[in-house]
Amino acid sequence: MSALFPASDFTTNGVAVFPGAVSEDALVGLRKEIARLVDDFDPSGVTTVFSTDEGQGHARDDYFLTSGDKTRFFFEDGVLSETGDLLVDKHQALNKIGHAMHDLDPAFSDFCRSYPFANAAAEVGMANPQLLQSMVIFKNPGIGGEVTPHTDHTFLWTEPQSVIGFWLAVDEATQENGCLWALPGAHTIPVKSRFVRNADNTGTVMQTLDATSYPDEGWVPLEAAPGTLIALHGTLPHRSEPNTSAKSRLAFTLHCIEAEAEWSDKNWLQRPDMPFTGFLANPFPK
Ligand SMILES: O=C(O)CCC(=O)C(=O)O
Repeated sequence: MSALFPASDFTTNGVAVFPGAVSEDALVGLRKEIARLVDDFDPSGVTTVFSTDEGQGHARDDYFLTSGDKTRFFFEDGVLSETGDLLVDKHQALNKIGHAMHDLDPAFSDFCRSYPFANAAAEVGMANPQLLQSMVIFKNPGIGGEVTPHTDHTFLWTEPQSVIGFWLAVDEATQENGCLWALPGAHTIPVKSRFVRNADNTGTVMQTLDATSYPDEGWVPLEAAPGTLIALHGTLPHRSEPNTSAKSRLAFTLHCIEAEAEWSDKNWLQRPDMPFTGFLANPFPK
């Protein structure tokens, strides 16, 4: 298991680990709600959007770009045939669900606004956290792909920088099934890219700010038992490897920003009719 990164050292490390933050009972409830979302999901409408046909590129971009205030389903690469048919069961085919379950779905809203996330946010120094996006991340056995090194500020830009990601292990995450890896302390390196909407708002562009790579040395596996919550500073590089094992590696993430920071209108995620809101308490009384 990974070295312990206490919240008290978050400013130094850019990562904090909260073992046992979410109870087994709450995890059982969360798994049930995730299964409900997938059971109710009709893939036929979405497979068209994700078919590999070149003509679908715009529809695919639009499906993503308008998902900031919706509950939408995103497939792994390689699970659709050339004609857009699903090659595996829908429960195995998904990469993630996002991005507004915390506002749209009462069960997810209650879970995201509750004690573990609110108190972790307070412990890593957030003053007035606002819930930005929620995601179920599947990384299914044999199908879940690599997540290349990146920082969350690249995708969720505020002025000043304020995003913090909260990553919850729903299943045990190990090096075998594709746990998170992070580069502790590297949140002090200026971010190397910025993901923005293109000029006519129909797609996105990755702007390179610094073409150098992150160092190969110093990466740490953040192996995590179920219920472990990991806080990642918005400028901390992190990544994960494909899940080539037979073991599921289900995770749930919540990203928060500071209310006082300015949310950029160049960001992919826009919620014109859904203002950001905070936790039920900030923090919860002990
Ligand atoms: O769950 C993973 O493997 C990666 C998640 C991640 O990088 C993120 O949410 O920013």
